[in-house]
Amino acid sequence: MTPNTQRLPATRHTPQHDAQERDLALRGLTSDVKTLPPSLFYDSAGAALFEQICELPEYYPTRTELSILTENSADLAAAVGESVALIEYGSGAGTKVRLLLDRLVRPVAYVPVDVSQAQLLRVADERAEQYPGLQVLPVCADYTQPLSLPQLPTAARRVAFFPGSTIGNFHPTEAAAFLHRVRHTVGPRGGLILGVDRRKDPQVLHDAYNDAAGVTAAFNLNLLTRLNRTLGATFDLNTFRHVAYFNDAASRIEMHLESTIAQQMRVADVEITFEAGETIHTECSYKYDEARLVALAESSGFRIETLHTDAHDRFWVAWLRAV
Ligand code: AVI
Repeated sequence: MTPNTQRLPATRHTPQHDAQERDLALRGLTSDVKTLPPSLFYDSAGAALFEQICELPEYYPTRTELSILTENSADLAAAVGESVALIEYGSGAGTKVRLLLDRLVRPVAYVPVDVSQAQLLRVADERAEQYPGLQVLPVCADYTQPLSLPQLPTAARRVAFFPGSTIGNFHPTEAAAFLHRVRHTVGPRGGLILGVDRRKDPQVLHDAYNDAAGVTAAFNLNLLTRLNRTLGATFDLNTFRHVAYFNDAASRIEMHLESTIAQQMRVADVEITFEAGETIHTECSYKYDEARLVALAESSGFRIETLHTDAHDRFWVAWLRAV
């Protein structure tokens, strides 16, 4: 641990977590339209598969966002100004924030927020070592819930960083509620740097979620493997297939797991019945056009100042100011 990192009390995997997972899974699987929450994707196998997705030729968002950040980091740093406290929502293993930290003028604090404690502390130590003058204040929390942050220098302007187009995985009302909380956290002088995936040619979207190597399919199916392990579920993975398509009216990619046969299985101690062709809806990934993004920003107390994009107009890194 470096002297500019503040340690957190340890949290452990507890029976409470198992009960939560059971409740989440059963609530979705016993409803009329079966669902599972995308948060369940990210066990260690799922997180590793997601890293592979980010490298796929068809999955453009990660490298496109990186290229936009690389090209525009100086502009972003100038817009954000000096002496900021940068709060990163879902810091993960990501290194995107370094593109900003390398350019910011005298940043005073970096607050990575993530639910995975081991990774959070490793990343916090790395950043503290890389930026010796920077106070690194890791917060182990689920950022979709209200957050309490450590004391930050009062003079510092608070700027949130939410890359990865994860905002697209929130339904519109959840996205607005989340950005509203971010706006509250950064305060009236604050701002937000937001990664957003844009609406585009449906074929490009289709391919990004139906890659030829089958990694996205493996990522989706891993949900069932997880429930077999953690809840003693009895999913037969040979009888489910990955389905992903663009729902144009809702402007979102939908991922599903389709049961190829009529069948019954157990999850925890509950019997679940599937008809042939019935699906579990596992993820939505909303794709924004400018009107939708403006409406989202305005409904949550922000104004879009700048939209940085790429040569193919696929992705935005947006700079939003609190109003
Ligand atoms: C994390 N999130 C932004 C990804 C997305 O594109 O919606 C998750 C993902 N699902 C399938 N591929 C990637």
